[in-house]
Amino acid sequence: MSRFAPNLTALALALTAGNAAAAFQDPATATWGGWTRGTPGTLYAGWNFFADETPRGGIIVDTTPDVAANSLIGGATTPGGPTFTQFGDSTFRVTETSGGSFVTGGGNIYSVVLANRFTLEFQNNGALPFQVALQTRTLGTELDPASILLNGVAPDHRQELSRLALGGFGGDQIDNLFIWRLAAGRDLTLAFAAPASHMSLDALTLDAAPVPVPAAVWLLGSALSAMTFAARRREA
Ligand SMILES: [Ca+2]
Repeated sequence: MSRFAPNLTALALALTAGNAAAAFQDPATATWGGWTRGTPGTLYAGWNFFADETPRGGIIVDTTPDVAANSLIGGATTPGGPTFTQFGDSTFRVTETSGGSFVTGGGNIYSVVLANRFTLEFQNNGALPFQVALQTRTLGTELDPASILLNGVAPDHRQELSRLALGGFGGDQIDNLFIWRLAAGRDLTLAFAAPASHMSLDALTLDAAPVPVPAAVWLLGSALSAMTFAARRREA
């Protein structure tokens, strides 16, 4: 077995490199972040393999996040990093509300007949104002941009992180990032939907943290200032 190890290592490196452009972002390194998952006062939850917890069909409910905080959808896993799949003073609940979707064998939520509609409910019991980052991976039909709301508010920032053609009539695999900064709100509902049938929700992650006060930003030095500048430039 050991004689194959070098080849497997090379393959793993190649896959990591190949996926580098198509991956979710970590708040520890992203320009919009600046915190480590698991920091007190922050929130994290991630799903890749959805499962329906409702017994009678219809709407789909999943309150069990499954993406370890040290791994990124489409990207690498950080050895020794935090392995919890949710964190913070909140419950996390994904619901598909159209009633016309089903969970695929691969753990995605898909509909061939309806425009599927989702909510992600959670709570902010920490400091205000705070920042919320939602990352999504969808296949096929793309998210309806106008549908993406947090307590009825459109995101302050949105970015397509990657797009990969699936071939045939499969459309694209698309990773998106949405960011809100909210001054108020304890019980929160993120909503997003497809404009038509044939959208498959593959994965999503939620990160949230208090917005640092300016004094704290300065104490962290020029590196963070440069990141903040980059983020502002990106938003401009
Ligand atoms: Ca998935």
